[in-house]
Amino acid sequence: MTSTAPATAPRIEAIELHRIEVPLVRPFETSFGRETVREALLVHVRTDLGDGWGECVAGRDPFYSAEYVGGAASVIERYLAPALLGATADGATRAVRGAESADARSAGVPLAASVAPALAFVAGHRMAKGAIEAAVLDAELRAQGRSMGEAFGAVRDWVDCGVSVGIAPTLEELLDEVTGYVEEGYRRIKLKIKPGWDVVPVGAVRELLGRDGLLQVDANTAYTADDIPLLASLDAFGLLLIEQPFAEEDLATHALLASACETPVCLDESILDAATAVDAIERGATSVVNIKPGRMGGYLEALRVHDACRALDVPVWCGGMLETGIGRAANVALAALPGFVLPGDTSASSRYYADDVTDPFVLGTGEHRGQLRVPDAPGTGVAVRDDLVREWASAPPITLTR
Ligand code: SMG
Ligand code: MG
Repeated sequence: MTSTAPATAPRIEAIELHRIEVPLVRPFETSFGRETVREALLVHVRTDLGDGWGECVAGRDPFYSAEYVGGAASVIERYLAPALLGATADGATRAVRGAESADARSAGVPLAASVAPALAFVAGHRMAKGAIEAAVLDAELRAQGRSMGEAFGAVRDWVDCGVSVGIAPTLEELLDEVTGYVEEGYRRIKLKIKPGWDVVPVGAVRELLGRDGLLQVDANTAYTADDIPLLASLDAFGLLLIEQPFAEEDLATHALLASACETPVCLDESILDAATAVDAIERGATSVVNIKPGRMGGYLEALRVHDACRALDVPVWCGGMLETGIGRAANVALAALPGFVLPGDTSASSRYYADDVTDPFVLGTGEHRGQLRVPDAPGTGVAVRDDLVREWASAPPITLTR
């Protein structure tokens, strides 16, 4: 019998799901809620090339987006893992050929590049899909001895770090918190805003930072078109950008705001992939893009968004979803690409966690004050502490096999 599939076509042997709860060093409040613990879903894949880890960025509740940890675990268990684990070597090879014609970086990681096409039959669930792809990418790059930075096309060894500051109980507490981050060296402050917590805190933090301190705001969809005059009044504070003031689906109101104010409008929740990024840019709804790989179905699509924005001369920056060291490592590698010209929400592990499941990411000193070093070991470049994954488990692990 003949087969078109080479005997060596790599395949995924098992997918393990680990749900953990990691306490936050301080509560994190946004326009949609307050968190005191990060509930994370970690994906561990075993392939015949070796093992890898990925992190799902979905939150405990479907508030930032429709996805949430329980839903992500369920869709992986019921649909995504069976599709990947049942895939024949032949199926993987076909997907690999498709990837080769798509772009050179994907072609270098054929097994990871086969994940998105194999899962395209499931609508949405990008965070769940992205977590699996990230784990496969880690496994594949480890086997090749290549770091994520190298595979993605990193052009710097250190990345500039910003910090996202939640809504505080009082103005005084906000200023204390911001002062602490400035002392730690963060190069940019992002304030979470919502109706009733905007002009006054933004003005106070601007005063604290002085005219040259980099400052931006993020509303997580909390405003409506009626608020355009108020949002435009933030021009007075010299912000780098206003992030996602209106609903995810509402590009039109973002475009209206963009024409009514000087401050650049930046989309986060609305940008699902390269096509939605280009569309939003062309409609004038965004002139800066927040790239979060999980929201886009994975790092390979995030690279396409980066490339598309760069071709249009639109700056990008790396968002964050309170990642543990697993997701943080990959984000830092991504943030080292040339189009990432603004500091990211790539803060040190200590911004959220006293302990991490990997060695912590620590801000540099001297000339690297306010920066994180891009990992250069194979894959994510970080080792996962199995003992902590077990200790912090909030549910028994699930192992899905062929
Ligand atoms: O990882 O520092 C981080 C979080 C940064 O503010 C942050 N993320 O909309 O950009 C965003 C939010 C989403 C967080 S969901 C609780
Ligand atoms: Mg945001």
